[in-house]
Amino acid sequence: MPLPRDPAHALCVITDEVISGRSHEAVGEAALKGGARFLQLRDKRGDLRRLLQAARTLAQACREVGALLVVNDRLDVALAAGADGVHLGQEDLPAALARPLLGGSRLLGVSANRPEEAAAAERAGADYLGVGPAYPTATKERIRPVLGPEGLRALRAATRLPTFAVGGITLERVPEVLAAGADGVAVISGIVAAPDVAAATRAFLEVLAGAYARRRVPAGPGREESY
Ligand code: TZP
Ligand code: MG
Repeated sequence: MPLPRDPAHALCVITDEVISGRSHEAVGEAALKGGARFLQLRDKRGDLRRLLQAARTLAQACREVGALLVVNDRLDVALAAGADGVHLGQEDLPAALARPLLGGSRLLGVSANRPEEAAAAERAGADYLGVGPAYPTATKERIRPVLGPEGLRALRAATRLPTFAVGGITLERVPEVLAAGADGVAVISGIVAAPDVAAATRAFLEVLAGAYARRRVPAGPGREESY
């Protein structure tokens, strides 16, 4: 399923209870209140029942406002909770195996750090890519080489899929990553660690809309052929 091409879907808010100190549900719902329309539920602690519970609650909250929810790492949880899709890294279930399990109407996001990974994910049926780390970040362990604007450009050139720059994304860096060809940004600490998650979400959406206007391309991450 292609992502919608509209600016609200150019921001993926990634929930993380360790980084935010608040529940997935509280942070996700605040992000939706701030205008987010694309959430990723990310929990590395391995409590399956807890993840499932959060996924079900957030899937329902997203449905109510027409937003999309993907679950990080866990295809089984994404399907069981009725989420819109799954986000997989290079060490998770391979995208080519996930696609048939997901079917054609759910989103498949894949993380890529190298152009070959981006091209392979596209061939395997991914709908969008998380490209990173764009900048240094303390949020993720076992970080891969930082891409910077040059690396983002190389990934852009390797795929036609929508790309979301991830890792160290701040409001100030949004214009630079869009100028490097990213279609959107995926943010953890810049939003979920903010005291007011809804306000931080709003601020990112405004900066994205401004940067898109300057780029003078159709605004939003969806594929060319989807509109
Ligand atoms: N993938 C690459 S870097 C990263 C992920 C999930 C962490 C992003 O977190 P933050 O706090 O926005 O840098
Ligand atoms: Mg993963």
